[in-house]
Amino acid sequence: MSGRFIVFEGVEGSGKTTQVQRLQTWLLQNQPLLPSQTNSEFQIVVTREPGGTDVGQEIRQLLLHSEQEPIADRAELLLYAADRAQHVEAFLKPRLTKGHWVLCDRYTDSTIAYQGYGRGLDHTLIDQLNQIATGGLQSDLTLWLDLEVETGLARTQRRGASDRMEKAELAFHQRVQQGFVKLAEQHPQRIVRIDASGTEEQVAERIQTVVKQRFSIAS
Ligand code: Z5A
Repeated sequence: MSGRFIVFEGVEGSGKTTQVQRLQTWLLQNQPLLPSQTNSEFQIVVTREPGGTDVGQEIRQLLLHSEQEPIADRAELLLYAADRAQHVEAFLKPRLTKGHWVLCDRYTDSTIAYQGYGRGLDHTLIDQLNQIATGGLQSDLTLWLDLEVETGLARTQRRGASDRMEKAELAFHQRVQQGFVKLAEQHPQRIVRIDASGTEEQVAERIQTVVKQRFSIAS
């Protein structure tokens, strides 16, 4: 596919949503310098998982805000996979095929970190489900915003009411963090660690440096 697919990963409150928006703004400012923008309809779009499609929005509501009954771990895994399968087919592939740049808040590594390392589900099963859900679509670059769990949770708590995942115990979030550490070791080419401490501006500059280098943007 001729577009570029950039994913942001990390624990709660690591700044993904903030940095996705900042990178979109920066890329729009530097649009003439981007290697793959060849037509007048070129776009730089932002999306997220779960919830990047209309169907995904409903799945997101179930996953994060349902209070009907506890969601079993395997049901949770399958709901994230269903959200992803819809997202890949209905949103990601059409845009990447047209050459657009897509910035995505969370993707397959979140499932390994949260459902694998966090919940303790089988990693081989998760890899198989990720393969089914994505049809093999991988990011061109995954930016892992590395921040201490406590710092991230403190940021999200300042924001107000927590969702179902945020309410999990601290040890769960620490296992998730360990998951991201392992994933970055296993995929050094695809996953780049970004120090997510410091100001929003400092983190944005670190990200821009990596993106410029990876995609040969000569700004
Ligand atoms: N999940 C899963 O389990 N399995 C999967 O396969 C997938 C997801 C795809 C999605 O929730 C949940 O789904 C998530 C993982 C799970 N679990 N939880 N909880 P979400 O999309 O609602 O939330 P999130 O992805 O965890 O994002 P977040 O909590 O909104 O955090 P963030 O996007 O990384 O950070 P932010 O919103 O940009 O910033 C948080 C606050 O900090 C905000 O007030 C900012 O203004 C502030 N901030 C940002 N940067 C800074 C700096 N540099 N300094 C100080 N303050 C800052």
